[in-house]
Amino acid sequence: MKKQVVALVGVPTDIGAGHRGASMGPEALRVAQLGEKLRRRGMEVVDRGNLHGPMNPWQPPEDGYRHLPEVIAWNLAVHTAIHQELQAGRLPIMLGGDHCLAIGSISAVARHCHEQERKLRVLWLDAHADFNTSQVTPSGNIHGMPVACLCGNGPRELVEIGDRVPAVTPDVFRQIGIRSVDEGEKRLVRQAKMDIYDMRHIDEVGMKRTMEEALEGLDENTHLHVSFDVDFLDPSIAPGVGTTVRGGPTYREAQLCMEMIADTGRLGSLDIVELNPAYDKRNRTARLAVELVESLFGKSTLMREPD
Ligand code: HAR
Ligand code: MN
Ligand code: MN
Ligand code: MN
Repeated sequence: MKKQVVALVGVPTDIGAGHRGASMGPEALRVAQLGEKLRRRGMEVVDRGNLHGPMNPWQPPEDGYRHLPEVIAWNLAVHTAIHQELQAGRLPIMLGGDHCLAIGSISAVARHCHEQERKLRVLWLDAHADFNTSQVTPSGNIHGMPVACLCGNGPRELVEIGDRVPAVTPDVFRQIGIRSVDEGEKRLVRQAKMDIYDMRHIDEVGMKRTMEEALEGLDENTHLHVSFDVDFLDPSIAPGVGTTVRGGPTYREAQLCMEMIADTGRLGSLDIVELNPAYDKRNRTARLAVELVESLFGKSTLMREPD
């Protein structure tokens, strides 16, 4: 079998967030040895270093958006870099950075799927639905809007990143771990019929059944993208994020989620976003994220180690 090549792409910005510090996420993941740990799992890993983009000017919203020109610039860079890795047959891991960057990465994955005539499934692991628009956002922070933008509901320059508009339709998403949705945003997710496995669902049926449902219908021709917002995790195990919401998945629930994704063998690309070292303790959230990503790449307790 051909060796899987993973490409790490650092995107050091907090341009879409309401707190500073996610810009330090890529380096924290490297310090937690993301690359080395994946190499130990038998993967070839290339680290592309960091993309470049505008500074965070820390301005109030204008017409419902904070830092729109800067968010556009960063996402164009992400789109180009991630598409290039996919075209070369590598599995890109976008090291965020805040979650607005998923506009660039997922539009690139969608374009790649169009070109390769592959189906796309996106697992959105998050406390938040990230489906706000400029009309309903309580903050103007664009990290609360990437899913809406990808589905065609957002400013033209963001909606048009990629090869078609909209880049994706709501039916490609499965949102898991959701427990904070704004009032106006609730209406929008209902209208779009977003497939949301919220914490209530996980409480009631368990993580196992939840993941069986979210992964249902994948086939050999499906590209699976995981957008892992670290605030998905319960803050008691993952304090290093800007927007903690209590009542998230436990350590074992998160591990099971990752292990079941690994078992599908369909993972094609990954975002790790919203890690904020300014809020962390001794890099523990970064180390936990790396541990979970190892599981996502097939490290389970009893599995045979690679030869
Ligand atoms: N819903 C809130 C807003 O739009 C906060 C959402 C963004 N927080 C994140 N993204 N960390 O998932 O302002
Ligand atoms: Mn998010
Ligand atoms: Mn979130
Ligand atoms: Mn592919």
